Amino acid sequence: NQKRLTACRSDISRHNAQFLALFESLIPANEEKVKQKQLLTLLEKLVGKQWPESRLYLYGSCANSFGFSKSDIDVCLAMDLQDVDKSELLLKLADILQSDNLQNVQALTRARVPIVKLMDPVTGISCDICVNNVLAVENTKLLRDYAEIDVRLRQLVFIVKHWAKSRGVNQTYQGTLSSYAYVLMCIHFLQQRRPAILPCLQGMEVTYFETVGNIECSYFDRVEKLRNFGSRNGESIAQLVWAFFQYWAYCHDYANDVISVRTGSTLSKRAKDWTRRVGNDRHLICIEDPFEVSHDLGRVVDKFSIRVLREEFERAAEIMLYDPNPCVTLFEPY
Ligand code: 3AT
Ligand code: MG
Repeated sequence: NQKRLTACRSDISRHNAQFLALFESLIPANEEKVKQKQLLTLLEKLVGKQWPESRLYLYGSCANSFGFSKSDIDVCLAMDLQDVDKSELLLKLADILQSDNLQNVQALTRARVPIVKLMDPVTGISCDICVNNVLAVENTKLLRDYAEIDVRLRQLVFIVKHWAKSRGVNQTYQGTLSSYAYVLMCIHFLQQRRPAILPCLQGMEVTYFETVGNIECSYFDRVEKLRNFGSRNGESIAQLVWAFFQYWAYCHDYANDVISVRTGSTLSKRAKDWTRRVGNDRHLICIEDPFEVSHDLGRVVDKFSIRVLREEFERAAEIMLYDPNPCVTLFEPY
């Protein structure tokens, strides 16, 4: 059995071409990026008329370089609210956008993150606009900077997100993980490879600094200097996909460990005081937010969905080893 395992492992790279082709098929074409810019420009014009001091930022997958073709865009309206109520502002915003031919404009003022939703009939793009979610703009930049260092991060994330969406484990309202959480899991994983494929940007000299409320966002962002960082590690994408699932199926210590991109390592749950259930936070899989360190991205996971997740990791790891056609079986609808 051991012999077979070793043989399978070294043979995994034969699936490389297929995984790379899948990755290529998922990345958005340039025209899509152009259309996104076009919509942002329109929104800037409309919003600028009403609130000249405000600014619009793209965040989330349309700006962190992990966005699929045809995905919605996330926009953050940043402005000094003074004593204006956020809900009122969103309703006003919806009014302005409605009168300019944008479709399905809806203000969701009572959502966890209140937003205005809309669809632009010219570009066909749907968009969510939130107000002053500046931390999301900062974590978007961090993710995009990591993606610049080694192309294998972007490849791995696309494959993992595609797997998670196909298998129904990318739905926070059902207790599984957000795309943002999966990206952090991939970064952590590549920081842990030996030799490492990614550095720990927050552990290096500070070249970028912003504060958001009382949270400091600082790290090394001259990533063009790190383009060769992972070159001593020659692992192929197929090997990494297998090792990623193997890690989350069999190697991660769910009982004791917190993964932390911020420190480039794992921390103990005890040190973070994430050992007990507090309210709805059960800490069954612990993923520290790189900036908002008291925030566990795994807090949506409950005692049922943790089993679903772990079984999916195990299924994926087995398929990578033994299935003749992993690039198909891995993504079979659940
Ligand atoms: P999709 O391609 O849309 O699945 P995404 O990266 O856009 O992936 P989301 O739409 O779930 O992810 O979230 C949009 C951004 O909001 C991503 C991240 O910058 C931020 N974000 C999402 N969830 C959290 C969270 N729990 N804590 C902090 N920031 C978050
Ligand atoms: Mg999104």
